[in-house]
Amino acid sequence: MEASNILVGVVGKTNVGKSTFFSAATEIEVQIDNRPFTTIDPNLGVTYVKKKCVHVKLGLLKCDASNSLCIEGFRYIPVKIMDVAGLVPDAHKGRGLGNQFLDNLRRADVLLLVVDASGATDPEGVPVRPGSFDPVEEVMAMIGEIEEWMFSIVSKDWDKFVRGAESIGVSDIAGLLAQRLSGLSIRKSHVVLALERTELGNKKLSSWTKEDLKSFVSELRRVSKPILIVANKSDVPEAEDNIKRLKNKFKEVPVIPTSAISELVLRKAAKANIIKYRPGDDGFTVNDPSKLDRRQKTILDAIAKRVLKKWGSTGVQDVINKAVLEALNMISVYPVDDVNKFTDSKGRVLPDVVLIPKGTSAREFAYKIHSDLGKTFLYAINAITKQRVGESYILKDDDVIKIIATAGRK
Ligand SMILES: Nc1nc2c(ncn2[C@@H]2O[C@H](COP(=O)(O)OP(=O)(O)O)[C@@H](O)[C@H]2O)c(=O)[nH]1
Ligand SMILES: [Mg+2]
Repeated sequence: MEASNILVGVVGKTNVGKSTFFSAATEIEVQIDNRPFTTIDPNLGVTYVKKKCVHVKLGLLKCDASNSLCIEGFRYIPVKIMDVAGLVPDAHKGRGLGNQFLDNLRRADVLLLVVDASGATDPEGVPVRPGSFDPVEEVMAMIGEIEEWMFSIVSKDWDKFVRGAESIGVSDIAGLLAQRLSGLSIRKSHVVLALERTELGNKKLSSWTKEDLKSFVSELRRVSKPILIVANKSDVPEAEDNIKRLKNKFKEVPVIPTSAISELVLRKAAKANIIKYRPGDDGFTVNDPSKLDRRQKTILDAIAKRVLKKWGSTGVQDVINKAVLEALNMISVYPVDDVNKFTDSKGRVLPDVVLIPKGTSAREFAYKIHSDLGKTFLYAINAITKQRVGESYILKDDDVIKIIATAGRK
């Protein structure tokens, strides 16, 4: 089974720590051979949502994770992540490498807006003294850039589009708009929601004002590419006050303090067997303190004190989890073949886990595994309760499910 197709985009201006965040998030301790989800190319990698593995909940001693990893009772579920090169002011007008970078965002499902919470980078990405620049302004400018970019795509040849739509007398405005915007990873459900929230659903396209279009695009951005604010460089003392201000200012958007550099150091140290640390942990233990040189000790002490003790974690894993599980509203479901042993047809225990949007029905889930399973779906069995459920059963987080379909019968 394929790794999920969710794509997380890392955006922000230059020098805020995007690449460091990307490296930290894609660094994985265990050797992964022959799996489709290690590094894809320099700017496209794989990161992991971390959740307690369902084998623990079921009281099993272990599982045979295959499309994901299971380490010490935690399941690491792969999602794709993209490091988009730096955004400069007026990128939407083509400044810098502007539109080319923004075009990279087309495919992203959720955006991690990395800002320098220490205020040590100017709008052009030039390093300055910490506290010189205001990350609140940085966030507003970046969101502004992203919305302007989206607006320019949506409004391109708008009049022509509207005339065309009216001449064929369409009733399904949402469908038509979704078709027009499919290149931006925007689905019809996104358009429907944005039309509903802006109350433009019943207004004729030809009578939309420019303001209507602006508010529609702004809402569409919120539903189709939710943003999380990654307040990076939380290890720098100047960041503390700025993080408070960011949280106060952007109440509807998650603001997550991170120290990407600390996460990268910790993951590398764990990989080199210097420490014991798992992504998301609130601490680490040194394997053999007598082997640490002074520099290593200083760095690890600083991370423990300035980051882990102060913020609870480096924040990197928290960002990935929140992006996928909260902003994108995904749940995990485990397909199995044998509802008593929780195995697949090869006898592997809980090999696969699939991320699906909350609200997915049993039949939609079947389609996701294989279109034949969806087409010839008969019913499903909840392997935990052993109950039979119908096609419209809405899957719950950590359900273990067997699909019964004529296509699956031998
Ligand atoms: N103090 C601190 N510096 C960081 C952190 N993350 C990245 N940096 C530094 O910020 C600079 C820019 O990082 P980079 O990842 O290349 O930024 P990008 O241009 O946004 O990709 C580098 O000197 C990094 O070492 C962090 O969490 N804390
Ligand atoms: Mg970079």
